[in-house]
Formats: sequence, C-alpha cells, structure tokens
Amino acid sequence: MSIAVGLIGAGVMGKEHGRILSMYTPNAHLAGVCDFDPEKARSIAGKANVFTDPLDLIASQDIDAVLIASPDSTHAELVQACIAAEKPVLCEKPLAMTAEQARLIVEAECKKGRSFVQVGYMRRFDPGYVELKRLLDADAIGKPEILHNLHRNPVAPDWMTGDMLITNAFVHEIDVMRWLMGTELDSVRITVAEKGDPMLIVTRLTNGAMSSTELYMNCKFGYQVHAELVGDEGTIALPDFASPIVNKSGCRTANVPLNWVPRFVEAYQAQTRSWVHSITSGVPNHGATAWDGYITTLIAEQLAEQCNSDQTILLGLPSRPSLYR
Ligand code: ISE
Repeated sequence: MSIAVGLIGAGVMGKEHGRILSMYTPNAHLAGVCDFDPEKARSIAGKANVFTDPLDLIASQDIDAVLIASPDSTHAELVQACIAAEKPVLCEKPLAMTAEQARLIVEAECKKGRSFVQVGYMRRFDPGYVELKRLLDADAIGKPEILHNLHRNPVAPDWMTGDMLITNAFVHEIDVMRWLMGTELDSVRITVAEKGDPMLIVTRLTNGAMSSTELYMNCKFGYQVHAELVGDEGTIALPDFASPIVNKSGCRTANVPLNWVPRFVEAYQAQTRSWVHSITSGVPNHGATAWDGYITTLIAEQLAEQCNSDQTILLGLPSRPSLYR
C-alpha cells in the first residue's frame, strides 16, 4: 500500500519534503503539490498533480494524507480543513499563529474522537536527540538537573519579525524540553540583548529540573543547535554536526551548515517515514500531537507577550483531554 501524499507549499521546506517523499519514503508517494505560484509547485511535482488552491488539494479524492509546509499564518486553517476531511496531516511547526487557533484544532480533534494531526517538531526524530532521550530514560546520568540548549541561525530570515523569535524558533526548545524531560514548564525568565537578539532564556520545569537556552538569530557564522543534559551522576551531549575535517597549512577546519535543512536532514526523513508508518499501521509514533502543538504555541504566546519584562513569567497551562493521555 502506498499513501498518496499532497504537499502544500513549495518554498524551502516544501522542496525538502517533496524530495523526502519522492526519494526516501517507502509506502508513500507525492501525489499532489500546491502553491499559489503554479511554476514553483511544478518545479517539485514530477508526475504529481499541481494545485493552486490548498483546499482543493485537501478535498481531492486522489489525496490520502497531507503535508503542510506553507507559511506559518496558513497552518491553522489548513489543519482544520484536513480534520474536517478526516485526512491525516503532518503540519510544519508551529501548529498555529495563536493559542486560540491551536485550541480550536484540539477541540476539533476531540469532537471527532480521533487524532489526525502530527506537528513537525522534527528534533524528536533526530538521531542525536533520540539517543539523548534513550540514555536519559535508561537512567544513564541519574536524575536530570539541567538541560543546556544552543540555537543559532546565521541571519534571521526577512519574514521573521518581532515575536517570531519565540513563536517560530524558541518553540523548538519548548517542545524539546517537554518531550525529552517528559514534563511541563513552570516558569520562564528571558533576558534580551538591547538590539532584540540574542536572548538568554532560563526555564524551571515541573519535575524540578532547569533549562538554559541561548537563542541567537543573527550569529553570522552558521547554523548550530546543541544540547547538553546534566544529571546528578553525569552528562550527555549531542554529537557535533558530522562534517569532514580538513587539515591544511597548519589549520584544522570543519564545515558548519548554513541553515537547519542539512543539520536535521535525517530527522526530517525519519519523521516522514514514521508518520507514514503510523498511518499505514495505526500505531502512534512519538511525534508531536495537536495537544503538544497547542501547549507549545500557548507557552510561546505567553512568553512573547512578556518577553521584555525581564521578570519571571509564571505559565498557566490547561489540563490534558483524555484523547491525548
Ligand atoms: C526555522 O523556522 C526552523 O524551524 C528551524 O528549525 C529553526 O532552527 C530556525 O530557528 C527557525 O527559524
């Protein structure tokens, strides 16, 4: 059985997802590509049908499941259309621009009594993060005390304005903290550089552990994501980005990626394969649910509202519906 996947969005992530669906995803094929610009859609569609209206793609009889990689502001409406059509959907993060839109998605799934949505928090499928979690859960370093995160981009994309540092970028760390440590966030304190970037973010978690994050969207030299867990018996860190090391003229050099696609290429592939497997087998995977997407957006919204206060922000979180327990 091969799942016919419809892809919405033919930008940077759409191209990557199209490549993954065409080349690295057994049991699925690219059956449709939608972009407002049909030429862009055609450039990645191959033999797949081209759409310019995403709602037509979602409604099409020829599409079994949908992958959303269009701009953040379109996610909530398109996810709602997939739930209404009862089609599984893998939506790039964030699930929605506002917590209210995300809450309505959760409500729509609860009404159906079934879950259709996976949110593309792909670090959950990165081999390094997966191993970090396996070792932590196997008690390799004792009780977790601190999670240190680094999240650096060479230059913030031009569409990234104001709050998006938190709602589009720091959401990854929010998701990693919750998934990796299996706990919720209690409070957050953010210190922002005068020019708005970088930020230092200190978080207290419900299980008593803490987390620090350096979020730097214009560090110039390249893209870097790193994490180190400190337990009461040892530490575990992610491996460095695998790059050949060149020795020449008294120097040793290695490449640094320029964006997240090469850094997380394996994670994106594993995420899509796992999503397709969960559709064909009915077995849930460890991807982020609509509930995870909602909580992450809700936290990001609370932080974005108060991030310049330089005060501890106490988070208020709703209780989890039974569908997501
Ligand atoms: C971008 O939108 C992503 O999702 C990347 O994974 C993240 O690292 C980057 O900071 C965001 O801008």
